[in-house]
Amino acid sequence: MEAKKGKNQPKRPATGAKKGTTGVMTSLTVCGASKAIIDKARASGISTVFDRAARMKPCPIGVAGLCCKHCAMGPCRVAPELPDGAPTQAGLCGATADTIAARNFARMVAAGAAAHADHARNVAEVFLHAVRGSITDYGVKDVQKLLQLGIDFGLDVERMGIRDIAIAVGERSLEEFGKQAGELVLCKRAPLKRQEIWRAQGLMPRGIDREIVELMHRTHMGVDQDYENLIRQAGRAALADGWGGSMLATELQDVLFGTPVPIVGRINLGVLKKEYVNIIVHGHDPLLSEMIVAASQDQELIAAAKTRGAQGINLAGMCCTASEILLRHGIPVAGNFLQQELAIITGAVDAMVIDVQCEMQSLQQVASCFHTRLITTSPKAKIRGARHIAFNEHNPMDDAREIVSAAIEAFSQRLGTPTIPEATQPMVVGFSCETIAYVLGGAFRASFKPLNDNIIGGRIRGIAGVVGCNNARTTHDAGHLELIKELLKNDVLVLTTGCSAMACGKAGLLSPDTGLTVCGQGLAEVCEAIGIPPVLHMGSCVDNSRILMAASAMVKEGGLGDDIAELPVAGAAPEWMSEKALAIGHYFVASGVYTVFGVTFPTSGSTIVTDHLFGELEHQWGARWDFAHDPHEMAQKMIAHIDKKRKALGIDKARERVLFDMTMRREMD
Ligand code: NFS
Ligand code: SF4
Repeated sequence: MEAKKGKNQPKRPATGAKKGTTGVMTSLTVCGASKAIIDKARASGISTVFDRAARMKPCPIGVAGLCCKHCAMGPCRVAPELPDGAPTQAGLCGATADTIAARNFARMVAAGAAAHADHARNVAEVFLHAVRGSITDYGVKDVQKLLQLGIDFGLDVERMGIRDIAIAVGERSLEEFGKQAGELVLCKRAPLKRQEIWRAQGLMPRGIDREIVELMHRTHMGVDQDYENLIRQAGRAALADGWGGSMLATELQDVLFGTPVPIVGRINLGVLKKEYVNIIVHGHDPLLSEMIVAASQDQELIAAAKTRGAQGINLAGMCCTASEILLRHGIPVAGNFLQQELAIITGAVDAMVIDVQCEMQSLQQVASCFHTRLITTSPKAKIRGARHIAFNEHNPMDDAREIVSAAIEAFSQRLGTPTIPEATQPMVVGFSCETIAYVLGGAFRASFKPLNDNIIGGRIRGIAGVVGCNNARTTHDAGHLELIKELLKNDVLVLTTGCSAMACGKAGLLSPDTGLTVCGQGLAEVCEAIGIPPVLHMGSCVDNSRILMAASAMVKEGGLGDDIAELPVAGAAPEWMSEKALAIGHYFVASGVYTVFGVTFPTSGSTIVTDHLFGELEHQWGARWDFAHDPHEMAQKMIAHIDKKRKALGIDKARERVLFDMTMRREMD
């Protein structure tokens, strides 16, 4: 066992005054545009998440994972372990701190996996309607990917027509949710050795819903009271997310809307335009936003906007919905999670349209201070006071037009001149796995071989997946940027998604010009030769499944071991906040990726559970969790892990040579 009991305990998270990622008082955000609007909000007396975070301190027992309210005898708050290791009191039912911490962790994973799974189910249902012809606004855009899915599902694609393949893929995809036995089909995309580990460890998911429901059952009062058993089932539910719900969402969305290819976009609050009708689509579901993209380009609606005095219609995205339409259409991005209220406070947003997930209830309060229409669209996600325009997948264009019309109407009711910060950054995005293979190897020999070769040769030290949210308990964007710059400096190529990708975009790291200036020489040379930025934006959070596919492709390419756990790769979510992020972290670990989280760790009150996650799992699953407050410490941990894997593969010598060459070159200079 690598970890000794008690040694890996994360430091207690900051619970008091606003702390930066380095633990000292710092600013609320490193994003200048956000800062300007926070100042405006304060001057106007509008409450934002930043102010509420300063006012409301997290409960020290809850933050340690030690508050249980799973039955009406509680809530039972078990004090964090005493420094001398003396046992703490248990809950009324006798549940120990370890059980309570593991149960809370597991419930978060279940909720996160459920969010991704339910998103995927919706996509699969619409996919099936579309390919059967009962919805005509969507169709198959990527036939190649459809065929690959057909092969994955065991269809005889050579003898079947495209429509039949598409219908069978839709039906089989939906069956994955309710399957009771066997193995999830896309798990076989993982390296064989990984699949063997899953079978041996009881981690192989049977059906997506089954694993989540079983986890909810096992975390009910008086059921599973063995922390190790709980963490294992949380692993199985997490894998049902990564290789099930999330991967199906990514793949079916690619078939319906197109697999992303490199495209230029812009990001930050400055993408809003004073003279235009501004519509922000916020949330996670591309089904609606794809239609709003089309409606916003409708000549009739543009003419209607002009009759109200606008110059046209300007669409922008927020959170993961933004990534979906950015990667496929180049639609600009207004910002990431902590900028949602700020966008409205510019006074320039005529309508904010939301679907599901990561939408703060406070948006309605903020919108009510302006002319902004807050429009909910999903029957699963309503907000009191917001206007609800139910999105009907069978007639999506009509709903999209109604939403755009509501925004046009609001434009003429603007209150004064908007305050739009000038900041925007250009970026190159759209790095699906297929695109990475293509840019590396070219159209006829698309492959990961050049990447593996550069890793083996030492120019690229390793790969990091840096993903996840913003969290108002730490300086907005700072954790992502400090971590990623440190990794780049050390020749680690970064794959990113979600709100982390947006932090990178705003800081210029997604542009080859500015991104390369912060890289080590080896990484800069490779990126320059291929013409890619050193940080590759792979999409939304369900698209973390692309990182799993990239890791599998690297293993299959050869030369870097037989399992994802042998690769010189690491994962991180330095500013995580959502349960989805925890599910992602847990499926990264269960897939063999060493993963470090920042801000806070949800089992920190139990040394035993934390040591299990941070130590024992490495021996059982081949990878483990870790935690670091400070992004520089996080980077060092990830680099140390990458170097450890390089050594095990016997490729550490090549890297030493490269460094020696650089030193020699500098001396010659
Ligand atoms: Ni991901 Fe996307 Fe952002 Fe976090 Fe929320 S938007 S699904 S959960 S906050 S990265
Ligand atoms: Fe308390 Fe046990 Fe009930 Fe949890 S399940 S609230 S620990 S009595």
